[in-house]
Amino acid sequence: MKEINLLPERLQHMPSVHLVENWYAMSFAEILEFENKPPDPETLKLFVEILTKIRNRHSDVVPTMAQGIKELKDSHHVDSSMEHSIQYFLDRFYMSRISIRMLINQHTLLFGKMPCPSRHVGSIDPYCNVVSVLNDAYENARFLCDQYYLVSPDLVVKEHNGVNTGNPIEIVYVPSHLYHMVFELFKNAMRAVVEHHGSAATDYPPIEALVSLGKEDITIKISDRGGGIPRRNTELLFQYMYSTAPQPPASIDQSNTVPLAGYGYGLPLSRLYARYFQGDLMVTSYDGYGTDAVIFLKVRFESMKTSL
Ligand code: W6P
Repeated sequence: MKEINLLPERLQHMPSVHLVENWYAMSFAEILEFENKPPDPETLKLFVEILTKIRNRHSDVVPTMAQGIKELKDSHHVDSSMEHSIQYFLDRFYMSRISIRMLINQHTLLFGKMPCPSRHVGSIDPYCNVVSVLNDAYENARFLCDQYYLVSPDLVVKEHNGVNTGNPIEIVYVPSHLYHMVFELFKNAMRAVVEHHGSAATDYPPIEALVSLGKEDITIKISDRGGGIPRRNTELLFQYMYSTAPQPPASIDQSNTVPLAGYGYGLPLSRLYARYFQGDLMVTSYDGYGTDAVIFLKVRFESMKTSL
């Protein structure tokens, strides 16, 4: 909340930013109510209820902040230094949001209504099967791609377990975070492939995914042959301000349909999800040919040092 006050003054005064600020103020006040309450079952029940209410209140923070940025751009000139400070702010703001929502989810799942028995610990799956999540995200991205373009590229997955040869790759992870990242990457890859080859083409080069497990890292590489982008533009992919720019024109009729991947906030947010558990997300493009998007995750956190 204090950091919101360090934002460029003009952005702070945008109506949508005020709205978000008020949500935070309300939630903070509601949490403070618990400061001196006795730690009994009744308090715990109420706390879970309040947390659920808070989670719902904040569900539209991302599009609302995006609206605030748009309001700023429509009403003022934004220079590159302001762009830079907004990028810095949003990276910290959304990282904090991912972290708070993770904690709210853990608390409500573990202390709320009795969960049905499963191997999960809150939202964490101690045996999260990477390829299953990948296939699931691919199927759902392909559904959107088919809807939008009437065609979609295939997926070829290669799994390499460099620790236990032949065994499926399983990690301790939040499946929804992994899904979020790879779904975003698949949408981008599909869009690139279909737009590069044209939606009238009869076949498309498949998207290739490599899932590799080493002693330290799990690497997920998603490669498309969608023509790539100039190297100069790769860092734009992760910029929130660029994302709110007018959409790159789609090659087909745009009547009322949302583009499959409009370079929304998907990529910068996906990188934050990867970094949240000490991983990373990178995009390397080969202009004229295609693009590799790589997610790096940590196998374990035993040497994790607090970086906050
Ligand atoms: C592209 C641009 C991009 C961004 C992220 C992931 C994949 C791709 N493919 O052409």
